[in-house]
Amino acid sequence: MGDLASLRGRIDALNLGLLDLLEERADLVVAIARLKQAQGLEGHDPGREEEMLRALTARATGSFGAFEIGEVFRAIFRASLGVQEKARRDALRVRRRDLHPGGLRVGGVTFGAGRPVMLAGPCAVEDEEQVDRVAAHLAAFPIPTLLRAGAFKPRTNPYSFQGLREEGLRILRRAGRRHGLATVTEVLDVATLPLVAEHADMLQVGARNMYNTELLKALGRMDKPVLLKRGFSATIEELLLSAEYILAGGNDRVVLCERGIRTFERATRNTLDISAVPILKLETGLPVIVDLSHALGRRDILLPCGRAALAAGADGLMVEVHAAPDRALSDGFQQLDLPSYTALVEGLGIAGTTPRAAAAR
Ligand code: PRE
Ligand code: MN
Repeated sequence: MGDLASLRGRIDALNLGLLDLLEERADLVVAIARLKQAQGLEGHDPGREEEMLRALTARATGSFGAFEIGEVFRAIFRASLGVQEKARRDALRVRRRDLHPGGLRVGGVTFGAGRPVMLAGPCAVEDEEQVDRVAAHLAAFPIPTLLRAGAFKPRTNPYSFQGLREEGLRILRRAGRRHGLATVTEVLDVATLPLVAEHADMLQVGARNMYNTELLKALGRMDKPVLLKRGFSATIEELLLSAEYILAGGNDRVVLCERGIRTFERATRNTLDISAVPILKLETGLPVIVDLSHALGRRDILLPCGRAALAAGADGLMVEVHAAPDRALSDGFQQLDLPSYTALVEGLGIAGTTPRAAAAR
C-alpha cells in the first residue's frame, strides 16, 4: 500500500495500459468487420458476445466480480459495434470526397465546377416541334444546360399519357443535337435500359424507381452518367445507399437529386427538403441538384426556392419548360412557359449578358 497520490499514479498507468489494449482491440474489431462485410455477414453477433462473456465471467475471482466484468465487457461490445458501423459508413464509395475533383462532366456540361447547371425541358416528349422550340430557347442562354424530357413516363394513372417511348427518345436526341445540348431522360426498367442508353447522354432514375435495386445494379455496369432522384418517402441515408448500388458496380458518375418528399403539407406537391442539399454535399463527393418543378408542383415560387437551393449549395436546378404549358400532355400546371424560364434564369442571376441571351428575350 502507499499514499493516495502514489495509488492514483498506479491507476493512471493501468488506465493507459487499458486504453492501449482497447485501441488494439478496436483495430481487430474493424478488421473483423471488413471480413464480415465481404462475406455478407451482420455486424452484431450475440452468440459470440455470449461466448466471450461466459469465458470472462468464469474467471472472476477478485472484488471485480462476474457482474462487474459483464457490465464492462457489454459496454465494450456495444462500443465496438459502433466502431464497426462507423467503419462501414466511412467505407461507402459515395462518401469519398475525391470522386470528381474537377466536377462531373456530361456532354459539354460540368456539374460541381462552380457554375450551376440547368436541366430544363418539357415534362414529356410530345412531338418534334414541341421539343425543338424549348431546346432552341434554352440553348440561347450561355448557361451550362441539359435538355430534359420524358419518353417513358411513369404515370400514376394507367390511362394517362405514357410517353412516345422509342420515338420520343429519337425526337429528344435530334433536338439536343440540333441545339448543342446534351440530353437527360428517365429510364424505367432494366428491359428498356439499352435502348434509352443508346439515345440519351444521361440516364434519370425517377423517384418511384430509387428502390429498384436491379435497375441500379444494371446502371452500375453502364458507362453513362446517372441522375438519381430521391424517392418521395426515402431518407437521405436510403438515397445514398441507392447511389452506392450504382457506384459499387463501377459507375461513379452519379448526380443526386432532391425532388421533395411527402408530408402532410398540401400547399406544394411535395415538400422541398432544402436541408438535404447541404447534408448530401457534406456526406458525399457527388454533385447535388434540386428538381424545383416536381418538388413544388407550382410555378409561382420557383425563383425564391431556386435561390434557396443554390444558396444551400446545389450544383444545378431542374425545371420543366413548355412553349404552351396549358396544352401539355402531362404536368401542365407546373411547367414554365418560355418567357417565364427567361425570367427565372435572370432572377437567379445566371442568364449572362451576352447578345445570345439578349436575343432570347
Ligand atoms: C465483436 C463485436 C461485435 C459483435 O457483436 C461481436 C464481437 C467484439 O467486439 O468482440 C467483434 C466481432 O464483430 C466479431 O467477433 O464478430
Ligand atoms: Mn413531370
